Amino acid sequence: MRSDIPPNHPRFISLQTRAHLVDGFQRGLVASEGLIAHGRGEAFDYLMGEQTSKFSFSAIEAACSCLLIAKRPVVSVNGNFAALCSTEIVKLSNLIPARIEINLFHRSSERERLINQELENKGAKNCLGSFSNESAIVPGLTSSRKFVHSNGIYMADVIMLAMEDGDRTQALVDMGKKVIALDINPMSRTAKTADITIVDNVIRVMPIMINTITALKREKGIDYLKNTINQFGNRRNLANSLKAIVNGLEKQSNSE
Ligand code: PTJ
Repeated sequence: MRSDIPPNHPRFISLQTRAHLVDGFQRGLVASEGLIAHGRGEAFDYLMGEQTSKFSFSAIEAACSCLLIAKRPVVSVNGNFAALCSTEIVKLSNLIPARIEINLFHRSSERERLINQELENKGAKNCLGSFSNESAIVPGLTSSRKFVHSNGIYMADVIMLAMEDGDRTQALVDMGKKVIALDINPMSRTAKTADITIVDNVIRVMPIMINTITALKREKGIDYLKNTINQFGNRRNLANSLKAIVNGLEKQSNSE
């Protein structure tokens, strides 16, 4: 990991996150395209003021409630998610508990093996992936994300996924699954198709989710969880997140 980023640099967290991703790329976890995808995410984060909005907090509470109520929840992991959040992915999946499945757009068995190893180094056990030899196909998908595990994503009732803009969420929704998406772009296809979209940076979201799940498990019952889910509306959530960007830009332009 780079040691040339001074901790008192005004953009330390952003630079350190980049360094994590580059490190993940150099270790073979992240696809080269993942570096570009991160740049798009950084731009949205900048527009959002690099902080978690009250709308994200509501979406997080709905998402955690949904995971806790689920019968067969699965956390889907790609290269970027593994590079940025592997410790938190393992913690969250143990807390729920949920299965972890590695599912890649730019599919390669070597990268799957390395991501699996990374998650196991953080304490994960029995992660699923196409390496586990129980492959099923998501109907209607043409990309490599269609290959899923028959006891994982294929059978799941709730799937949490992160940092993908494209074809899979619609196909999963068409299968009758509830999808929770972590995507900082409120206009992405994934953000718009998911049941619950957390419009925020995964590096902030994951620790908040872990704390929220811990608190919900300790303090709240099933009625509270169901009520939280029922009161959440993703369209409203996305519209509010977009407004937050527009308002931030207006404030900026007025202060110039
Ligand atoms: O590891 P693989 O092979 O599965 O490939 C992963 C990538 C990321 C390359 C693949 O899923 C991809 O091409 O993704 P997209 O279509 O570029 O979409 C990524 C989405 O994640 C975009 O909407 C970005 O704005 C968003 N994003 C990027 N970084 C973050 C993010 N959202 C939340 N937190 C971030 N740190």
